[in-house]
Amino acid sequence: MYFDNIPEIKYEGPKSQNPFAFKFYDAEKVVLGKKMKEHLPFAMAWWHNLCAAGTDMFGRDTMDKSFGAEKGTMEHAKAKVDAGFEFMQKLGIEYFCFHDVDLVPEADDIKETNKRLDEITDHILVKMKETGIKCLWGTANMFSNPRFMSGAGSTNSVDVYCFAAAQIKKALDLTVKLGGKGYVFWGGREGYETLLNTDVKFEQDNIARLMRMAVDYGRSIGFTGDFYIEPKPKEPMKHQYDFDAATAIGFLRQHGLDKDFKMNIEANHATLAGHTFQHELRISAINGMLGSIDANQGDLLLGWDTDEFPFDIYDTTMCMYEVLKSGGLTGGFNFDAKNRRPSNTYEDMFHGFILGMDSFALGLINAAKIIEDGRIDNFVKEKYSSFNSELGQKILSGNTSLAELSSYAENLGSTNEPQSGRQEHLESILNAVLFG
Ligand code: XLS
Ligand code: CA
Ligand code: CA
Repeated sequence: MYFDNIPEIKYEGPKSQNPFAFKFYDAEKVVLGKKMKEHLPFAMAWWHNLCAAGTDMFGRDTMDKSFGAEKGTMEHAKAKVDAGFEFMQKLGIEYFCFHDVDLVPEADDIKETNKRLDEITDHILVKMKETGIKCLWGTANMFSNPRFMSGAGSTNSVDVYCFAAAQIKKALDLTVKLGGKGYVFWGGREGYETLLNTDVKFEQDNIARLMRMAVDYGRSIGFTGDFYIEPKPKEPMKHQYDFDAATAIGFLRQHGLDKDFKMNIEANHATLAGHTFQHELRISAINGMLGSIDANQGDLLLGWDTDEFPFDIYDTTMCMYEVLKSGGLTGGFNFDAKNRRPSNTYEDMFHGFILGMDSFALGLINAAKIIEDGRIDNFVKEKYSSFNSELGQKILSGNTSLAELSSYAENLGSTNEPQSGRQEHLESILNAVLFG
């Protein structure tokens, strides 16, 4: 037992002052016909929760993530598994996400790394059977090892490209072995620093070829889930190819990959791209590609990826509004989030998840209220109602021409102004629904 002093986290309601209780997340509570835990399949990110220990560019670890074992050993890898499952069980988290190198120390020889991965996933499988906890998605870390300094799929080196292929192949094997629902591509080094040394077309085509091979291999070994692109505009690269959802969707369509892929939208990446979280979700949803969510938040005063636990209730509310309206996720809500460097105890790990789970639960409750209230949805419907006319219908069905529309306009005489957008009114409805 690693977290002996921490009880199982239960729902006690908003008035509770118990730091180890949920204030809003009530797993069994039914919201719009579904249990909270079904609306919100939460996942733990192996890397932040079990590996990251507070190191930043200016200082070393502040947190003890040794879990009683020597770091860099297989004993430590196993201790992380045991601690991770105990942690998830105490919180009622039903899924986890992993990179290959989160699970074991990477060896110099990929064959040795793969042996270690086989061993650790055997152990993980035992824990999964014991607890009923499942794998949401797996991925290959193709950005930390120095060999990927100029990209993985976008590298200029055939050898490096093959190392990337090998890692993807193994990560897919592991994802299938663990019954993962999805497989993520986050293109950490797939981009460029300067066009003076970069052939963008060559690099993008090669990334697509690697993804195609991944789909073919995945399907051949029985992977039936979704592949995801996780867009991010920058960091570590100055410019990353999967800039945002619209860019990634265009790329997938261009290369015929859109049937196998969806988006994994991270809140912090959305704001780095100059969008709202809600925007990225909407763009994915209207393209039928809203798959999964990396549930965190950034700091708008900072220009980097801070991966904070979600706290902003407007944001979680508008996120859940998009998710509910799109019919729910096929993936889940992965807390790709880490404690702040001075929040350095085991207790803080729990506080992070309690905050995140409560923020999304509250977001869900609020979003359901907005939908039940109906005023906002009705306003939007009404706003476009002039297209219900006969001519409007002809436009929508593509059965008209510029000439026909032009002669209609000529007969109108003066310009017909569209009605008010009523933004401020809608914002105050939102506040009334949320806080009234
Ligand atoms: C980094 C990304 C990464 C992906 C998985 O910014 O969020 O952690 O989620 O590779
Ligand atoms: Ca992420
Ligand atoms: Ca991030």
